[in-house]
Amino acid sequence: MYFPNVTKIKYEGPNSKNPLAFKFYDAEKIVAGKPMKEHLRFAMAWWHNLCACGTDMFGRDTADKSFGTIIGTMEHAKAKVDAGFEFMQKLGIEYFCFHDVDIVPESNNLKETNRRLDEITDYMLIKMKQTGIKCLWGTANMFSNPRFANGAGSTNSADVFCFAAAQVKKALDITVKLGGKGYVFWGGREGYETLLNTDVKFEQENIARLMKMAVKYGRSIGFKGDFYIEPKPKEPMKHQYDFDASTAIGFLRQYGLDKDFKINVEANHATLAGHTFQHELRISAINGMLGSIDANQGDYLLGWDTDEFPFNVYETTMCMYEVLKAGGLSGGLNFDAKNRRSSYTHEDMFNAYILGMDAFALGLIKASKIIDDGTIDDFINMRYNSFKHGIGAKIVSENTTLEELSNYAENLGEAKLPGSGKQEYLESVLNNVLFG
Ligand code: XLS
Ligand code: NI
Ligand code: NI
Repeated sequence: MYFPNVTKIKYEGPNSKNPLAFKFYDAEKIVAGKPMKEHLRFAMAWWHNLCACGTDMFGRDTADKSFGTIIGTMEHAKAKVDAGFEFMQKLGIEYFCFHDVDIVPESNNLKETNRRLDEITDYMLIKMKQTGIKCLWGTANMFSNPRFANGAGSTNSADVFCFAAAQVKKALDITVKLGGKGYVFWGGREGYETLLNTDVKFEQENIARLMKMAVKYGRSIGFKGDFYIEPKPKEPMKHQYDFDASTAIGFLRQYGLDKDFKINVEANHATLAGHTFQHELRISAINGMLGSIDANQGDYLLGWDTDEFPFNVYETTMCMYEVLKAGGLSGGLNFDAKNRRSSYTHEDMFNAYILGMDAFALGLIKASKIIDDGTIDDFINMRYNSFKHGIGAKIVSENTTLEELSNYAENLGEAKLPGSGKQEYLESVLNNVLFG
């Protein structure tokens, strides 16, 4: 046992003062017609939870995640599997997400890395069968190895492109082996620093070529799930090609990838793009491409990916409102989040997940209340009433011309105001649902 001081985390309700209990997440409780756990489909991110130990630009590890072994060995890789499954079981988390190099130490030799991946996924499969825990999505880390300094799909080197292709192929193999529901492409270093050395058009075409080959190969080995692009506007590169959901959707359509791909929206990446989390979710949803979510939270005062555990209930509420309105996710909610560097104990790992799971459970409960209350949806519906009859209906049915509209406008007389947006009233409705 790796976490002997923590027993199974239970739902104790909002009056509980137990730091190791859920206050709002009650897995089997029915909200909006389904058990909470089905709406939320929480996943543990292998990289933050089992690998990252708190190193930052200015200091080394604070957390001990050796799990009694030597880091960088296959023994450590297996200990992480054991610790990870114990962690997920204790929290009642039913999914995990991983990069290839999160689950094994990378060797200098590709064949050896692949052999290690086979070995560890055999081990993971046994654990999955024993516990019923499943894989939400897999991905390839094509940004840490120095060879990807100029990108993976967008690299200037054909040899590096081949290394990227090899990693995508293997990551797809093991994702399918583990029954993963999805496969993610986060742009990593797919972007550029200066146009003085970059052919943007060529680099984007090459990324599309890599993705097309991934779709072809994935389908050929029986992958039926969704591919995802996870947009991010900057960091590590100054200009990332998948800036935001709109940009990624445009790219997918341009290269005919939109049938196989959806969007994995990360809250913190939305913030970095100058959008709200809800905006990115809505843009994905209205394009039929809301696939999965990286559930974290950024810091509005900082300009990088702080990957905090979500606690802002306004944001989780508006997120779950979008998810409910979209009819759910094909993926789930992956906690792409890490403890703060100074919260370095094993107990802090549990506290962080409890915070995040409770914040989203609360968001789900409140979002369902907003929908049941109906004030906001009714208001939005009424706001466009003028398009439901008369000249408005003609516009919507595309049964008119600029000339006709111009004549109509000339006869309107005085300039008209469009009707109040009532933002302050609607914000008070929201607060009433949240706290009333
Ligand atoms: C980095 C990304 C990354 C992806 C998976 O900012 O969020 O962690 O989710 O490669
Ligand atoms: Ni992410
Ligand atoms: Ni991120």
